[in-house]
Amino acid sequence: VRDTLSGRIAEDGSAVTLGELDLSEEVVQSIDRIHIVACGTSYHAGLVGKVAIETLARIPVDVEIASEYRYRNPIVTDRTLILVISQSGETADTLAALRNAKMAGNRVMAITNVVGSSAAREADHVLVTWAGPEISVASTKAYTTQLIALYLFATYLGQIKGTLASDERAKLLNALLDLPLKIDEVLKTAPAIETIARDFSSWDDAFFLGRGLDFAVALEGALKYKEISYIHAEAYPAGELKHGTLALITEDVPVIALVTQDELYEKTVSNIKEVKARDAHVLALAWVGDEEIGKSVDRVLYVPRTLPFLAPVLLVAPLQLLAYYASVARGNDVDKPRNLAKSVTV
Ligand code: F1P
Repeated sequence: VRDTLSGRIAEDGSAVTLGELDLSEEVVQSIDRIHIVACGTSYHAGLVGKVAIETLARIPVDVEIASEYRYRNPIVTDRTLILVISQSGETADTLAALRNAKMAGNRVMAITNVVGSSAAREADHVLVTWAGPEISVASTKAYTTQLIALYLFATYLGQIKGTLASDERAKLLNALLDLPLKIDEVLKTAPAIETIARDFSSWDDAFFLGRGLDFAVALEGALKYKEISYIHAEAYPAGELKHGTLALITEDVPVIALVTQDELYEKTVSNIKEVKARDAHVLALAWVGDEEIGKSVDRVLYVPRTLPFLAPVLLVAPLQLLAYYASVARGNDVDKPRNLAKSVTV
């Protein structure tokens, strides 16, 4: 995260330069819609990117799964930016979507971790995440750095579009610069997460709940849990449970509830009460200082406060660790998850 931020925001939080991204003000002014296209974890980062861009720049964003997008006929105009996100820059479906867009004469930007990748070479504009080499197969730091890149990009768009007030912008950039230290704090809770994960690994299912950005990061938490621990997991928008799926919640289905979106707090707590009424064991991820939440759940993991808008960056670390320790507790080889390739090139 430090590397993704460095060189892009001045130390005093004053300037976003976005380094090598060559996207002029004139081009930004011409963009009136963005299609984010990606697979897997990168798709989940895109869901956060949508909220970031729509909030800060008021540009409508569609987030599309590349393996679907490439085979349909999306409505694209010369004012649409196709934004592909890919850690490797080599994922076949993402590249196919990129190439279709290029062949149709559309403007394509890539957020990628690999400078010399196909996506980086073929896109018109490139934003590099600088996550360093991805050593584990499951994508972890790639996601975090994609989020940072998307927040910075959204800030840049908002600044040019005139939708982001300068004091709001300064507040946001300062909060971004504070994130690395806060992630260090989160990582100190690893021993507590290990204990929880060991208990959770004896169950064969898990539900991840959240609203708004908490739901977006719940999707990534559930994916990591599935990919490396092989435990069935579902991420659900907390308010959607009452439309039937609540029937699946029993004492044998633990729930991980994310409660960092202040405006949605009461609503999420009321959903937590619904799952508690079905005897589910509930772990909450909440802000440091939230004493209230402990009354409604069985266990709490706290993350240091930042702007709720940036919460996904901090929430994903405990979720990744939960998946990691659950996988270890089940005796799996975390570094070589079955059925997972670093880059899906076919
Ligand atoms: C997309 C992705 C990864 C996942 C795995 C398979 O890759 O779904 O998120 O962890 O490696 O591919 P990429 O396009 O971001 O390189």
